[in-house]
Amino acid sequence: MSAPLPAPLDNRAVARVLQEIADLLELKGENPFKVRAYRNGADVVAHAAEAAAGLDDSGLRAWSGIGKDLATRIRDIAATGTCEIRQELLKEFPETLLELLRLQGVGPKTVTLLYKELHIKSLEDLSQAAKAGRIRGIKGMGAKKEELILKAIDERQRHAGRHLLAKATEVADALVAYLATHAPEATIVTVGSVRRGAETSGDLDLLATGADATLADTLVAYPTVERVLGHGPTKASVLLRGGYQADLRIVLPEQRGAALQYFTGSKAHNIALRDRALERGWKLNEYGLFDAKDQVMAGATEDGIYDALGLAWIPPELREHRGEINAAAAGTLPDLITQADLKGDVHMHTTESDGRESLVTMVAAAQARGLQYIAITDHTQSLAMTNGLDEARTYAVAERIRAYSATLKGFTVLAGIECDILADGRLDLDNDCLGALDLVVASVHSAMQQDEAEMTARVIKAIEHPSVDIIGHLTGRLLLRRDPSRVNIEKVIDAAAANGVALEINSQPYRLDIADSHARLARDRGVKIAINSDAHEVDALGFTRWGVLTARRAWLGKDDVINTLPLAQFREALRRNRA
Ligand code: DGT
Ligand code: CA
Ligand code: CA
Ligand code: ZN
Repeated sequence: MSAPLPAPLDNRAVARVLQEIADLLELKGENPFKVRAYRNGADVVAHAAEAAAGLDDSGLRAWSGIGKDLATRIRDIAATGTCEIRQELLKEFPETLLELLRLQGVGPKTVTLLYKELHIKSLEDLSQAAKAGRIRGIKGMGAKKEELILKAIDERQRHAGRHLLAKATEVADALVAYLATHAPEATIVTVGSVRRGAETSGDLDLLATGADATLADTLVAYPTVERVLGHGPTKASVLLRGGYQADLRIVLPEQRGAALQYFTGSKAHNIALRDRALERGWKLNEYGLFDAKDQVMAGATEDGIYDALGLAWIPPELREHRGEINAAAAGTLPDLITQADLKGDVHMHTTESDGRESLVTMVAAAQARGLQYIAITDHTQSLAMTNGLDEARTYAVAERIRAYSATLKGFTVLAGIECDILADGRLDLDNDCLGALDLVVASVHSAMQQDEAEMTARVIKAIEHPSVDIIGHLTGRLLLRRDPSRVNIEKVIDAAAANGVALEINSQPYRLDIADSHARLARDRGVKIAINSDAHEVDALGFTRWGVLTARRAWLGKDDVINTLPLAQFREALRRNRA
């Protein structure tokens, strides 16, 4: 396939290239007026009503602030994606240098200095040099600056570069939809960690077949692209607003399955799969599976790759090299739970505490989603800022819930509570009150810093309380924001198993608590899981999508999750109703 001429760039894409030229000029130490002229030009182009690509020089010069030289550059960029001055600058400064400019507290002077003195070209180079203490030796830098740089890199690596699954999925879906409208004949899918349903992802990986090189240009012209990191006929890589990096690869139809498999990963899964091919004297890569004579054995479909390797097709969520290859070989892969298996959702809030909707509104939304039952579980009194319930209100609310539930056909609302687990492990409501409800979720919300022994004893004490059915968001982690508490997961799982208490997979996108690996351990030790939305508003009922993905990554089937049961059996499965 020969690369067709690139489609003309839209204004935003042109503006981006102008900004990049300004960055490069700054690195070069060029006259600030010249740098400013490019930045202004970028602004004018980005906000112009007409497409720059459709105008000639005089048309462009009619825009305020665009002189003769800039008009020529804009014309070149719009037509070809680049221009002479940019190409000249890129001979002096590698494009990867530009990502250093995005680090907190690192400006063009520092980047130039690092490049000239230590040949630092990329984040990776910078990280190595800083760790080796080589930055402080540069004149005008010092140990303090080195420390700042290390901190900026660490911050970026730990958080800024990663994104919650729900957000990443939303951004990827929008991008795929945009690309699809420009290339309706192409098949475009999200691969990488997002396809595997991983709780966070580093970048977005898109794969297209049945598209030509113009699709890469289309990606580069996406309205929220902030910087183009790479752009060729079969791939493009961009940085989107919000810090999302997106990689697009365009592959041939006969290689689609191999590419799907390879770019879905995980890397560890791929390596294990490749080893399996090697053991047979074959070769596996992103282009296909090849025999000893280099003849292609499979490649068009993902299923075909696994099949040729003697394996059942492995759901993406399982591809983490946690035993899935052996299970696929033995035909013992689990039958994974799906969203449609969920019959109820038994952790959500209303305006009685910190929810935003009334009981009636939450019920209507849950019914519209096809659920058969829910439990309303508002907060308890010690969470004063949520207007948590004391015993008297709890009784009154339960009465109202049951009365309302009795008016519904084919749908049941359980009277529950999310009872706070106090710092010493006691519960926030008295035993009679808890015993009078249909269901109790107990959760930790305070004193998260306790040491392991204290936190573990606290949670186990709650588990041993006869009215506790489910432990909510066990570790209290907030993804990319707050580490999990020091609770000993194994000990809690053993206590939950001994007492018939279920553990929750809280589906809030920033919680996903307990995590996939813990849910799997719980299941292996005979603990049931409840997948709950913890919704505080109607749209949040949809969060269970993320909880289900987490459950699938935990190898859970329908039978491992109690709220897949029809109401009567669900109630029997609750700890309070077990013999
Ligand atoms: P992320 O982006 O950190 O959330 O994780 P992934 O899994 O999306 O990783 P990414 O974007 O670096 O690469 C996408 C997939 O490409 C990865 O899951 C497996 C494959 N891949 C990348 N690098 C390698 C490699 O060095 N060896 C093998 N076998 N596969 C790789
Ligand atoms: Ca990725
Ligand atoms: Ca990637
Ligand atoms: Zn809670």
